[in-house]
Amino acid sequence: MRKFIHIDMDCFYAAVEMRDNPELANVPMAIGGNSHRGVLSTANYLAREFGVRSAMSNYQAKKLCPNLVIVPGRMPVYKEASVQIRAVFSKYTDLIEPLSLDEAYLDVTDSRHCAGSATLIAEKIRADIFDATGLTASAGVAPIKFLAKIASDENKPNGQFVITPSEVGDFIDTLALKKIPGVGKVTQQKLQAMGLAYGKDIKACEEHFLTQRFGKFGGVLWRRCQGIDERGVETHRVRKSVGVETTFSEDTSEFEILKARLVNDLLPELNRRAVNHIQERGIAKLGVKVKFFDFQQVSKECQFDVLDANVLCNLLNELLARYRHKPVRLIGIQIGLLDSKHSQPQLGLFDLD
Ligand code: TTP
Ligand code: MG
Repeated sequence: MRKFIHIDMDCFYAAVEMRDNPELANVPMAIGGNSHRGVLSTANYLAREFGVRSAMSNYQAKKLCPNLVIVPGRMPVYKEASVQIRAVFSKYTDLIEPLSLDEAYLDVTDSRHCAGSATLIAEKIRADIFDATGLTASAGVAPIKFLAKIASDENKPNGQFVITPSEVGDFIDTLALKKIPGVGKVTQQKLQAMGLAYGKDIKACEEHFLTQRFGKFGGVLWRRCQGIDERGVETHRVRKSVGVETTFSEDTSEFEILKARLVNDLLPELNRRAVNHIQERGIAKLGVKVKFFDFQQVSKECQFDVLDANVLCNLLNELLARYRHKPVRLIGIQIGLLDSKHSQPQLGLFDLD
């Protein structure tokens, strides 16, 4: 039996800002882009009571919460806090898989701390994080990796939730499928339309029924709901892609405007960010994504081995044509990297959800 802990900081960027500026502590606040059309990175819990969320536009957030205070982000400060929390993790185990600046999986199966109690280790880690940074974290503890991540959300903020081995079956039965990592809006709607909403509904399906409809992910979903997650923590994650995106100050369907932004802004920026990865690994795929004015997001990719403006513009054009030149809010471009063995990567560039 394995023991996983998933740690996730509470409203991370916002918590750092509240820590450093007490005037922000008791007002609804969010971290935002500087323009009227920028999107929020995150919001504190007071703001979330008004419905304010990550990735929402400043404009939309202000409509929901007129008193919202939006402050610019300070990435170097968040990175510093991230280094501090990773130092805490490494006191308890070497098996650490960071997922982002504020989030990581730990495998504490063989940890000698706290007489081997993962529950107590999680409590100590959260207390140590608070001592080191003044910030709160939430934790999930479970014998199966993906359940630890779901569990860390259950008692947020500043809480933890434990799923013991004997509780796994019941937990999955009543688990809303949308909480399973990988089930985005589109997949959830498709599942819902088939009458599948909870873990128990998937348990009752045949595996091939799901793979026929959802491809490889259908199999993953079926296994997760049987309580099967063979993954351990990956201490050395290999980056699969690099991407950049930009939001327009006004929606536009003018191809020339979109193309100019892609070629003049996005391409040099992607090249700058990815140059080392490209030299080391090589390019497997190019991709373009578009978010339309109605927030529908679509993407298209193709196999190609150099960063080529024409290929990207063609992908963009195909997407625009397929969606009848609806006004565009955001475009992004991305490269998929060859894996280190120089075989083709198996995963799609974008989560189509
Ligand atoms: P999350 O852990 O998803 O969110 P959070 O820590 O702000 O809030 P929660 O308490 O629900 O965990 O993301 C961590 C940080 O990553 C977040 O503080 C800001 C950044 N982020 C973005 O910049 N854009 C996004 O769309 C999301 C989801 C997060
Ligand atoms: Mg978080």
